[in-house]
Amino acid sequence: EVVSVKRALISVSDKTGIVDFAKALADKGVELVSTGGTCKAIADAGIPVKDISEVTEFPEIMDGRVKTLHPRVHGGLLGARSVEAHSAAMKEHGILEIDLLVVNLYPFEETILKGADYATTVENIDIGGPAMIRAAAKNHAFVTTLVDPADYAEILAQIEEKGGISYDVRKKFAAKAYARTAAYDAAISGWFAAELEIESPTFRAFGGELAEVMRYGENPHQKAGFYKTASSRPGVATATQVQGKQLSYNNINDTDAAFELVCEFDPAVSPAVAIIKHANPCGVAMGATLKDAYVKALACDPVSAFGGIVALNGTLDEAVAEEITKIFVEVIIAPDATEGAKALVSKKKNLRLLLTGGLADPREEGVTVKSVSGGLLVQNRDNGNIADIDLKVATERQPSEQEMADLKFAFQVCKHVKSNAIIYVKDGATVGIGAGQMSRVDSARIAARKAEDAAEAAGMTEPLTKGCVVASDAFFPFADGLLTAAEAGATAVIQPGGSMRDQEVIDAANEAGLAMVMTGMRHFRH
Ligand code: 93A
Repeated sequence: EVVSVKRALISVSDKTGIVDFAKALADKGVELVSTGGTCKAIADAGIPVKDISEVTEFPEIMDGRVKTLHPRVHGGLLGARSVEAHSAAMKEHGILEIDLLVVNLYPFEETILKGADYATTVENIDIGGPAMIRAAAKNHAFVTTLVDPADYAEILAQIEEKGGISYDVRKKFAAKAYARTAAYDAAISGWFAAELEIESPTFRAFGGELAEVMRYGENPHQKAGFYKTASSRPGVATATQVQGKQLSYNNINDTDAAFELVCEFDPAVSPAVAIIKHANPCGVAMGATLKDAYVKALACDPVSAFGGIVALNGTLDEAVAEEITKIFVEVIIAPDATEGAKALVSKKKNLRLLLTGGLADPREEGVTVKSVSGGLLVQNRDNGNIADIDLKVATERQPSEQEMADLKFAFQVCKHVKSNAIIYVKDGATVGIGAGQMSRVDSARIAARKAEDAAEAAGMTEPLTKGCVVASDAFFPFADGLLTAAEAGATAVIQPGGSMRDQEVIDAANEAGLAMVMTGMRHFRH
């Protein structure tokens, strides 16, 4: 398993220690082959060395861009010594075995740090070096790959002690070699990302690839890019944009929120529509048709819906398209659209229409990533589904069938609303949404007030919340939030439960004649 070193190929940009190392190798009887500058440095020190072009019988061409990219080199690095056909091929083509490869790459990283111009930086992308490193490292069964001058001493010691290099050492250096080429390519792609005026996000660690450079980020002074991961999940990243101008950073974020929400609702059960503003829904509804669902969703908060994003769980048809295009919306996202609907939407030039080709499975496993200063928070996506939960009624009163259906709908919407989330629902439609408040009572109040406003604007005498149900994304820590909802007109409640004061909350619900269902599952969303 110890491989003796008869021939070494040396090609280094960083010539630190190379003359001493070459001398020591030559003294041990190793034949040295080298590229232009390296060859000169070694020969100048009086050490016997062959120029690579003597081996390839081909000159270095194109300012050195092609010097080692030759079958005599790569065959010598890749040939499996134990395979007869490989040995035969080497013999036939005059390929000599290379047992040790010593390479360090064009100093791409240093070149960027020096602030070199574009052409100089590109010229410092090493091609032949990484190709040789990867070839030799692959063939570590026979070949040793050195990419770091700090390792020369260890190799000399090995040859001294064992007369060659052991398998463990070859394997160790093969791993180091690939780490080097990986880091090198990461530096190159990072530089390109920076050239494209966006920072290279650590997100790439998750396999994301730059798909689009945004005009700007959340705000105009922020640069941004859309990195896509390899996913076939229908959604904003995989959708086809039929028309409209480029999506902005915020559009993509909101469109994702809209589509993920509407995918919670099985079209076989009911058409459903979600309208999103600033990543929170301002109306979600099921309906007999998509148009019906849209009208109900819009009624929840028509003021906020202006400039919003509309997601549908079925094919955009003419009836709903006509209704949606009555107000200004930024994006429509749906699995598909009829030709008639497309024609209607095309009258609004800037309106983006995205077609996903299908719905995403809300139960699918997945990962979400959030950046914090100096790190990333990674978790499984929240794929909890109300239909899979064993619900427990905690109050004396049982919810009616209609209340139960609305409670489930409300809780599923809750999952997509920033905490603290309080959702009022009536007849399969949200009638009040309280989102993102630091206090749960405030969310309950805001949602109720919005329901009053919406009713007043529609010329109704009673708030939309009269006789509704309410969902809370997390438990009520005190009875006050629940009582606020009851005051607004809620008759039934759904919440995870699990508070130290659950009994106090249950007592308050009983006293107010409410039915209350516990899910045991929380849907925080921050
Ligand atoms: O220009 S390259 O991408 N094409 C090649 O064929 C090639 N072969 C070796 N760069 C190539 N190299 C690199 O040249 C090595 O990775 C090393 O960094 C450098 C050594 O060149 P010299 O011996 O002329 O100083």
